[in-house]
Amino acid sequence: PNPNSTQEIVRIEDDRTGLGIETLKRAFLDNLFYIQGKFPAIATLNDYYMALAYTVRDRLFKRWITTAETYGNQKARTVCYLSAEFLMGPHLGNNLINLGIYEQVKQAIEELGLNFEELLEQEEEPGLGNGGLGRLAACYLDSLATLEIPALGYGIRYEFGIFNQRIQDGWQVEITDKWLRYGNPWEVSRPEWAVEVKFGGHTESFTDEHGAYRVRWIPHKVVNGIPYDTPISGYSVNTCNTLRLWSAEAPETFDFDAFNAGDYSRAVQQKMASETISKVLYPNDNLTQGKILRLEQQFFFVSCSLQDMIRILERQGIPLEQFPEKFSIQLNDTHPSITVVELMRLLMDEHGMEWNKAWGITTRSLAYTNHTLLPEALERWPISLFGQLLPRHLEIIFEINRRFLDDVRLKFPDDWERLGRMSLIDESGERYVRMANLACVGSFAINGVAALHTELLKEGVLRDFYEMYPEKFNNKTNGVTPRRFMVLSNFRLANLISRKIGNNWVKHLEELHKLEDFVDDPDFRREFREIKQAIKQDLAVYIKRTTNIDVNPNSIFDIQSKRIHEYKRQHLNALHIVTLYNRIKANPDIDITPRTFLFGGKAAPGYYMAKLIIKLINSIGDVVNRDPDVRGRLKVVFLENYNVKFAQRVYPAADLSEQISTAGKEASGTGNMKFALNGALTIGTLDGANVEIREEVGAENFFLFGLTADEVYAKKVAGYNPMDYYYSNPELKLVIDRIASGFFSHGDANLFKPIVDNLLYGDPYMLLADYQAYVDCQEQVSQAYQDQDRWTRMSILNVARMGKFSSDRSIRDYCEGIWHVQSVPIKLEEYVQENA
Ligand code: RUG
Repeated sequence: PNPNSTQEIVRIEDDRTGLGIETLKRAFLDNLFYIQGKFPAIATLNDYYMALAYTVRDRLFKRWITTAETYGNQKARTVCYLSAEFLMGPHLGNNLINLGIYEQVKQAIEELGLNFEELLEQEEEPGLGNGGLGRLAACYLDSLATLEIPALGYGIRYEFGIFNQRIQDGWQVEITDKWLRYGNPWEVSRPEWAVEVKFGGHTESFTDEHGAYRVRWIPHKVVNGIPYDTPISGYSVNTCNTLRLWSAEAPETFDFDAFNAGDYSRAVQQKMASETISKVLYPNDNLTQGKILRLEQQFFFVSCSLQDMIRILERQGIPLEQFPEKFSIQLNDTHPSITVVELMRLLMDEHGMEWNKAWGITTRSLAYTNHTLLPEALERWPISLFGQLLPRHLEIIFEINRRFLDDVRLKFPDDWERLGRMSLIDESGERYVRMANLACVGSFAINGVAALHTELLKEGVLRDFYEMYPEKFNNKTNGVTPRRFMVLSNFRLANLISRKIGNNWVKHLEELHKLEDFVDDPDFRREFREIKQAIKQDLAVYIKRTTNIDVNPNSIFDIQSKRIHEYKRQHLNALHIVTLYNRIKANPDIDITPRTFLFGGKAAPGYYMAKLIIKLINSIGDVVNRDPDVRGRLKVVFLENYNVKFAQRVYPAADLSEQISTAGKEASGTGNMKFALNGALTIGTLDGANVEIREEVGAENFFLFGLTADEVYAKKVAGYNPMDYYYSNPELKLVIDRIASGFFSHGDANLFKPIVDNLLYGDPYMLLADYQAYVDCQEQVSQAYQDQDRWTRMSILNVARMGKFSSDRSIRDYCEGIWHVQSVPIKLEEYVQENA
């Protein structure tokens, strides 16, 4: 504006960026009209949701584009987070919080006579992940943007995400997740940045014009990768990063050769086969199935992402040699570990670089996060299958291995067993490519996700690699975003906290410790308790509406929600329920603290034991919930279709958080953090991040039980016999016998036999060894809950001491310890217009 102008300067609120109530209303109705093509009289709830989503998206775009421009101009060093899963959860509410416009948008919508919560509820969540691993990736994107770190999330745009779960007659039934059915207002496709990905075929060697030996890959098929970009807003900053998900498309609509030869169906089939690659998310958590399509998915998104990075480099005029200075690539588990080989191939075969130079670039660019100690989750691919799909990559792996084993031999001469264990190729039977070994060799940093997990990696699964490369190993304890899991999902508690200590804690979660000053204030304790009570009441209403089960909001809300897995021991929880039930049956007047046992979680469709555990829980519920002797003191509810949206209702309502995995099995857990942050007390083993949570909140505010990881190991070595526990513990025996007798299965003694036999003849997860300690510890929980004041104090101290577990802290640790990347603040120019 001209400072000498006598004309008055006014701000004109643009309909796409303005935040006044009237502007928001006008923008919303405009989007309803011009994007949905509807007017209010005939608009559906979904039309309204879409109009609102576009209204919010419009307000992100200025930030998104400015962010991309700034990064481009500054050639900013960028973190690339490669993950086969991103479990984002609904975008709308989160963006409203991060943009700081929740209240005014709510008001605008309500002034239009619409129900704001109903519109938020309408969003189909993108369930592009199984559980903790995918949700961690989503929390990390939130924190990267909030900390103003240049970052790209790279993954797969699955057409069908994690299945929807229905419970029928107590059994899990899977339903296809058609999340894109009504359109996705949060993504923008970028066909102009499509890339080609090759599969199959064979390789040929040749000598190039400089006389150098080269290899060319003649693929059997080529698939196009189309990027779909989603804006990722940071909280209370202008930064808006990008999640780039790849969708597979056939390069030509038809195979014209086949088409012209009259083979129409073969032409269409080929198109369909290409597009199958990004069709569906594999629904396994902590288990690999060894399916070729899964390897195709992994290679597909890795190749697309690396080609995209090289394109960015070229556009910014940065030489390929500087790839490691421009990009820091984090491999989220071994799922993207083919990156090691594909980057080598691109540098050598497509860009003419020689081996040593390419290897230097590769190993300076990659870092690997391990998320599991379970052997069944460690990925390996049969050589034959691998070679058919990726013939050139197999050659490169053999060469990496040859050079690597030479290094091992130098450091550990004549240690043949070690060589066999460390080889990238498992040759103990059928030959396999070991993806964790590949990731370790090709990365400059290797991290576990909780202190205990990292130590166990170094002692166990990755011990040889630790001895070879101790400098690569480091720990990065997981964290969760307080924006989604507190401000958005528990606004009542968030508001109370902000009234007491200001709202800095949302970005600096350590500041929650200031709440400790209020733990002796009876008014604060009362308000804190009332909030928990009100949320429990809400969940009770929801449970009544969805399951028709009455639950008592004054009972302990004892919740275990996470994937169903034997190592997580939902069935140990079930044994406790039957124990209390048996006590009531033996003595109906017994004094028992009322409890509501809530379970939520999906079982992998092919995991029979996990599905049977769901049936067991529901069957116990059927008996317990209607037995008049129980008099409503115990209730058991399995919450159908646990997902991010549902989790946001569940965490704030919990009194007790069940974190009861066999010690040494859960890498970290992140649900444990979300519960405690929302004031639940934990009953847990010394496993994963439980160890650090207990350290932070104080042993006196945590219900600890069970064997330690060392004790579990020692017991296994000494020869564990679950029968010893069964015969020596009458109460345990009664519990098992009741389940075995068919008492909970209409007399069918066969139904739960696989669970009973598994426990009695093996018990790989040592439920029987931990049973008594667990039941005793639950008794302490019941006692503590009787003293509401004491419980509230413990609960407040849990909240106050959870600051460490913000994903902002995790991301800072990654930035300092691995990525060496700095924040790049984004400045927005203001729109000012001179009045004519
Ligand atoms: O099971 C682990 C959790 O303990 C952990 O908190 C989470 C995030 O680090 O990752 C989970 N995980 C591990 N999911 N899949 C795997 C193995 O691929």
